[in-house]
Amino acid sequence: MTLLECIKGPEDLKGLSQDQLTRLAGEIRDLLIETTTRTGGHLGPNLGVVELTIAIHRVFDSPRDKIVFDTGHQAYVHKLLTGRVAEFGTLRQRGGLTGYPSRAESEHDLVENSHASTSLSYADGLAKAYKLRGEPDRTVVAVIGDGALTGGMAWEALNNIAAAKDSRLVMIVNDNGWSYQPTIGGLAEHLAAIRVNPRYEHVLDYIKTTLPRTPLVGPPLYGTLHRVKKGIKDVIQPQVMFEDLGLKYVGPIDGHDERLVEHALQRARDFGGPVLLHVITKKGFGYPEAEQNEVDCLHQVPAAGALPGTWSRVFGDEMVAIGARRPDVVAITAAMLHPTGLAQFAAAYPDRVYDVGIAEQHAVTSAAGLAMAGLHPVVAVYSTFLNRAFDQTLMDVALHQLPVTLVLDRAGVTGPDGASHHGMWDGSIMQLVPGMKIAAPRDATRVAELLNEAVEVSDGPTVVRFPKGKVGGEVEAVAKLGGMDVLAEPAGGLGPDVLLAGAGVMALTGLEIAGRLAGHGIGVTVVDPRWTKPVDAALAGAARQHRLVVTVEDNGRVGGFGDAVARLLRDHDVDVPVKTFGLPQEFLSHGTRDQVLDEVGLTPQHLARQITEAVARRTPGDVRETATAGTEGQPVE
Ligand SMILES: Cc1ncc(C[n+]2csc(CCOP(=O)(O)OP(=O)(O)O)c2C)c(N)n1
Repeated sequence: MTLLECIKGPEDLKGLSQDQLTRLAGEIRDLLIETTTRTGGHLGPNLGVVELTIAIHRVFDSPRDKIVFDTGHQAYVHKLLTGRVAEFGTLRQRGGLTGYPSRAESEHDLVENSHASTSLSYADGLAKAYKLRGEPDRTVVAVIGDGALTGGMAWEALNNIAAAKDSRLVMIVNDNGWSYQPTIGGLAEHLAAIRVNPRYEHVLDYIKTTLPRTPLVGPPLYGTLHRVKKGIKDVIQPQVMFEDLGLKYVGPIDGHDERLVEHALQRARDFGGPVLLHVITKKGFGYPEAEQNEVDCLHQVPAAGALPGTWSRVFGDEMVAIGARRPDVVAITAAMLHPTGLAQFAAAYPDRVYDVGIAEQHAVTSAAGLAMAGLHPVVAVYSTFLNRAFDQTLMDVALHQLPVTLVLDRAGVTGPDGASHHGMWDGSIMQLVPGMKIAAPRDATRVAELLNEAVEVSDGPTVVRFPKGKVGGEVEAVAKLGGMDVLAEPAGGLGPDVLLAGAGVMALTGLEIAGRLAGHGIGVTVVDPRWTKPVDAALAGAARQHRLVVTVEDNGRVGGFGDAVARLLRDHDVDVPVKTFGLPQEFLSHGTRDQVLDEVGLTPQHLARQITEAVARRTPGDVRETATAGTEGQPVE
């Protein structure tokens, strides 16, 4: 039995010797590597926080003390130390452990949102609440990376925490110099300066020993310098920035020296007010393959970079082509250059790409500024993270009718990252934005086509949304309907029973459904709207020719494309019934994309059955009889 297998909870850590802790750290690293290689997951960040997490659990008393992991991708070690070693092999698998803290999994897990830069705000609230409730012996610990610290929320929180002088709050800045890529920006430069500069004490030593020996100017100069020690500190030790905010700063300390970290945490815990502990770690520590990985220190396995054949890569390649033709097109990423597919664009046009840090709100308003000055910015973010920048899209971009294109990767069900990562909100919140146009390509050709159309729009914002993973086969239109593509029409003597509009890749699902329904004697016209906002008015005319309209989208059902179609039909007094299929408006858990789609019934098989039933309900007699044979040989009612 390994030492790690004996750890059933944080209390089991407390009696271990330093040698045992070193052994434990090794066992944890082995298990992290072995598991994530099989299940995928965040390897580099977790390898970097092994000693830090051990120290946290030895010093603090979880769950009485609260530990908030910012983003939560680095909480695997915490999972292992809080009784989940046996289940760790199920990481990110359907029904298994989640890839982030999970309140359902453990009383030691608190925050599971996984959107970055929130930990300090949660911690601020928790610490204030414990004070007000008369529980002053509880400490709140927030672990935040230097990447997450580039997000605006973190700074709003720091501003408030600094004013809450008696909050028992320990903020651990886990500084490894990396987000996905090296962390950028002014703050990152400050932190880097702390990491690489000689400690200011050494400089003072030098001044003390060298200058007094210099005749005439020596002693007076030393005195002056001594008086301006704080000034020197400013130059050499930029943590003064935190101290000037009114925060007690401790560090920088070596985050891989468990004893040192423990000692610093004890001091921070006993201080009785907010303390910022600056810990320097190495992403991927202890695994050369990760430490030396130039792209992202194996931030994630398999790599989140835009591999050939993925939607991200198709987008990235087209951006390079557009960039050559359109010098006014610039790109923005929020700390995700490689995962969003912008790496090639950055290589081709290094002056025309901006990595703004994990700062989606800033990304969008900065794009508004770029657009106001005559450029056409393309902001490439994961769909789920656009939620952060809704108001910026609405008021800063759309109100000013600015030509900004938002490219939303990972739209729809994403898979193993779970509830916080499914891109199932954008299709609804973007429907609310006046003047917004939303494109949903069904295949690679349409990515290129629609992206080009989007950057041609000069009087308002556009969205291009596509899913995670590999692009499927190409599907050519058989006809046009207004600006939409008709992918299939009823054949074999079948009449126009169902008009099915599938948004993006769901148009391909629509084709499969049409095939199944044809077997039941139901004729289907399959349409790819290409643009899901505004809905093409030609759809109203086509609806009149059918007995049922069906929409399918890989987005929450509420307020998405389907609702927009239903509204269009109402507005045009079209009486044909509409069925809108999409994701249930719930927080969907993790699993593969196919597993999740199957569970929510967004597969050709489930949908065909439901549509067959709907048609049958409206056509007692002929169709129902055929339909009851069932798509899968099962009765449908
Ligand atoms: C709002 C938001 N944008 C983007 C991401 C994607 N993301 C996940 S981890 C990460 C980098 C985090 O860097 P850091 O906080 O320094 O932690 P490290 O991985 O280096 O330990 C990013 C950009 C996110 N989780 N949330």
